[in-house]
Amino acid sequence: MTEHADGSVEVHLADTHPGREDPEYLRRRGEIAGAALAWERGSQPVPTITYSEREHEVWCTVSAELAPLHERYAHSEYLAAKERLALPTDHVPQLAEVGERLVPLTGWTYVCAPGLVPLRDFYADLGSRTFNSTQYLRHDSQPLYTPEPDIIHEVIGHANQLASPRFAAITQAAGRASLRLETQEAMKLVADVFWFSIEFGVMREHGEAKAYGAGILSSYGEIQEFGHMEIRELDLADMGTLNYDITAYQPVLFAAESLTHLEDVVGEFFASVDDDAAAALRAEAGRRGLVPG
Ligand code: NLE
Ligand code: FE2
Repeated sequence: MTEHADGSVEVHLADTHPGREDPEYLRRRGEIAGAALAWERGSQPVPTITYSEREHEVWCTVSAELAPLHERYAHSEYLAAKERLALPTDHVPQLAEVGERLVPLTGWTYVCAPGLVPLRDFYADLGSRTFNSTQYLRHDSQPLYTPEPDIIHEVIGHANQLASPRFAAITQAAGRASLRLETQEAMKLVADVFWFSIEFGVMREHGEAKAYGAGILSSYGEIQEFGHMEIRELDLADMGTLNYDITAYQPVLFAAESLTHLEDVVGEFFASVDDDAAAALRAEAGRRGLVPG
């Protein structure tokens, strides 16, 4: 992202991004990122974006495609939370509205971000139940999957999940953990466990692997494929050190046996991890041959 002297913002998209050759999409991305960059936290409400028909349509398409797939593949804790949050399906909601709905349920608020937020800042905010969210939408040529977080992922994936007090507590614990960690290695380990739980976690329910991770639940492409991936048992050393590609369907996933199991393993880990515990886990991964070198 480049901020020009005239205040305009130029967004750079990855080679694989479906919108990278679409000048109107790029212009719009710059405009929305600019609104977030100009926003002054603490003194102003999160900026309202006037979404276009084209953008509302992407939201409607994804909401409609996901509805039956959530019923089929999402864990019941997510489904119940989604029902309580009752987000609109016919237009893109404003982040302020998402926060207004979440606050009475679990106390989370949404703030705007121009794009990827530095890891430490993102996690520090999770610690106080604040979610940094993008406001742009994925490209309409490929609504079933996007290689980067967009408002559909942040809201349909995360906000629905955060409407569950139990997922909300695990997410906040990861945020609080970041405040205790000094080393980059420890921070990366926590972020990687987060990736394989809150972002891409699955959980057994009635003998079947169901999705609770926001990254699966916001993609109507990936949600139809995760059941065919390699599903391993929860394993912090493995989750904390396994390499992954954020821009592709995840070929390896980790399943909790139940929500209580997830809380006992991942929730307890976030609640207690410090630099020493993280180093010990990395050493264990090394001994088990999980980390190359
Ligand atoms: N791949 C996700 C989706 O299509 O919704 C977004 C990225 C999650 C990190
Ligand atoms: Fe996410």
